[in-house]
Amino acid sequence: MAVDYSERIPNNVNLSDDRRLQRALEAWQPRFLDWWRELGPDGFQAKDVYLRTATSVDAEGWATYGWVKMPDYRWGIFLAEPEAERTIGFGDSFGDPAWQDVPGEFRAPLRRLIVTQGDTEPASVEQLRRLGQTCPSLYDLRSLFQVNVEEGRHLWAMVYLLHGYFGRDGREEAEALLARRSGDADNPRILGTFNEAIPDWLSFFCFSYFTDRDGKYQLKGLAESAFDPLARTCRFMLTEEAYHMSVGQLGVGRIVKRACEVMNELKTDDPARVRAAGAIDLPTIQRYLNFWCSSSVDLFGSEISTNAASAFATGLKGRPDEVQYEDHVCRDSTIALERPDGARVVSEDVPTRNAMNEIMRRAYLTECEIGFKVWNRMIKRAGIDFVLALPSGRFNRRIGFWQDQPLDPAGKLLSQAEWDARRGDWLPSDADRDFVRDLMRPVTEPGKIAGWIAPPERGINNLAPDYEYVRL
Ligand code: BYC
Repeated sequence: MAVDYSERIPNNVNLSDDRRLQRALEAWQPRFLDWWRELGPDGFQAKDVYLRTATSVDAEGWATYGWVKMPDYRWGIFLAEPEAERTIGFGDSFGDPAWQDVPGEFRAPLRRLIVTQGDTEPASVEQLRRLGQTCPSLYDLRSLFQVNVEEGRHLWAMVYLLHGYFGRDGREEAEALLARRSGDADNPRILGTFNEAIPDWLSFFCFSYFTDRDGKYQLKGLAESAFDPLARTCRFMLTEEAYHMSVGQLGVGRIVKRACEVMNELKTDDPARVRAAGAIDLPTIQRYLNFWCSSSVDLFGSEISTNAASAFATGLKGRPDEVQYEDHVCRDSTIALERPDGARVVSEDVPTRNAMNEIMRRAYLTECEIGFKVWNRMIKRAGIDFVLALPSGRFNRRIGFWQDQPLDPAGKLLSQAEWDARRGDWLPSDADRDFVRDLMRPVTEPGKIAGWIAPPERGINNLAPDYEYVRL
């Protein structure tokens, strides 16, 4: 399905046939651009970047490469192809026709879901705003900007739904998406992780690995929605999410690889010596992984959630890949969940619908293992005796049953004193953060790479890894 690029807002939704919607979006566009100029990538807005742009939503057209100055990126509105006679795949209305409009009774919760999803997109651009200034290479700088512009487009995707289907309330919410600020004390972004600082590239790669993967799972849940325009919008967003996660996995892998090289060159496993040689030691990498994993795990919400139960029952949000389950209604079934009870862990049967957040979180954590296998293979191949471990989904939680519980990364309950004594072994300290941040100095000469990260093995779109991906 081709995208109409002759319009101010490229789209495949026949925007020109809906003058009201077109006017609303055209009024929002300059405000988006003001926001992008103020809070988008700092210092690079006038530079040419080798970026991928979607020109159609089919397999061939969604990745067209060319030179673009970021404020000229063709953000637009692209929905995946409609599925003929699509029916609702789960919940109380299982088997009924999908909705092409919003049923009145579900307006508020559906808007809340779209706003929560939409809020994360500009938040991440704000979080990464200054990162370009310490890029390890032009290849990485381009990756950052590619992720940034696509998050910008994901914001457009949610704003289209708000403007198109929620009238005045939707327009007000679209304004508010440009008004909240990541990390702001008075008007923060909605979800915890999106108010965390991302001051260095190790954090960025961890964020892309863990937090973008939450994005994947949430979008997959919304791609099942009975509200067809939301489902189609999220299906198309998912095509871009895979790249973001690969930036994370490859980025962490290259930092691990460099650490191993330095350890072997110096014949040491002393973190201080690895640091002195300008690389990031493996225990520090593990602490960053622990932090970003635990923060991203919180994004699935509480283990028991009536919000999640009613979103499932009403057809607003399903489970990722709903077809894999046998029971799509889950009216009478239960699932066993463990929870802390003083110093013990007890098991409790809860209605499956109330446990939807936890079901998603479990699937997410299983997928998170993949990167660890790859990184650990790298470490083993380098002949080094160290294993990076995915922390338990209970570790360092701020939301749900396990919130503020003293647990080690394996998920074992500890005494408060043990936790206080060992916390610094498991989460980045201020000194770790200072070290990692100070290590990062910009490397912008084509073909050069910072000393704390290995070069990429492959370039973008069959170009060489040392190609001049950003013209400075
Ligand atoms: N931080 O019943 P509960 C992405 C709130 S990432 C702060 O536990 P529920 C991306 C919750 O909102 C994907 N607050 O949870 C990645 C609720 O507040 P209200 C983003 C939190 O509602 C990288 C209250 O606590 N998409 O795309 O079942 C770069 C009680 O909630 C948190 C979505 O999240 C938290 N971590 O589920 C760029 C999809 N967790 O409503 C982009 C849409 C919970 O009572 N959102 N709360 O004021 C949802 O499906 C649900 O809102 C949640 C929470 C899964 C987030």
